[in-house]
Amino acid sequence: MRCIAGIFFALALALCAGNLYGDNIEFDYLRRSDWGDGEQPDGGAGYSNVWNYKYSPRGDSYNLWNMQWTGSRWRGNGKLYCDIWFDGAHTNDLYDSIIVFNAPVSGTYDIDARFYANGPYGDGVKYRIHHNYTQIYHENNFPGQTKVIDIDSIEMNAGDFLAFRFNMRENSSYDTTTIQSLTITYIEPVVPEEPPVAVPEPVTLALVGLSLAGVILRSCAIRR
Ligand SMILES: [Ca+2]
Repeated sequence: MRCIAGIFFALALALCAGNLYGDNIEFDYLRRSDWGDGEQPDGGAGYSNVWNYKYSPRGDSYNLWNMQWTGSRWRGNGKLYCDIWFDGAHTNDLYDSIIVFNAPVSGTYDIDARFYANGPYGDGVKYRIHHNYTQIYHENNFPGQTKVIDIDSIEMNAGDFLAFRFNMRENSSYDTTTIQSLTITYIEPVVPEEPPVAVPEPVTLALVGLSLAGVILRSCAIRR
């Protein structure tokens, strides 16, 4: 009988604990609302200035120069083949193409991406990811292959950025990358809700009743 009373207590506490889970915010590159804008709002989350397009001299130097809109794609200031379009990117011999994600709020972010190296020839491409000016990822990808990128728990302040940089490796022939997916997810902190202070609703009263029943049963068991 004492055991049954304990179960009543535990059940009541668990159901009264409130919602412990927040709402994540997903920024899906392929669902951005207007891919022709220089700084694009994200269609799903209601934040503006999330995505934009840059280029940099290849190699170890790292700049973030603004691409220009050609009418059909973004291009590194007239640098042929240094391009970004709706779901793809290409580098040229002198410059890397860069997609930038600007963090709209401070917190923890995850990266999930699938980049396909079209080829069919050439020596493949190299992907780098920078958090601001610190490199956090670099991998080669080869013609016909998909690189799956899964990076969790990046702590960013509002205004920080992630730079997805497409590099030619040794030559830029056949260096088209198709962006099969690119999602940045803001992880909402887990914060317990405050205990309710309003007038008890029927469900709450029922739980209180269950708890009282447990107390009574427990008392009876002790008397015996
Ligand atoms: Ca190449």
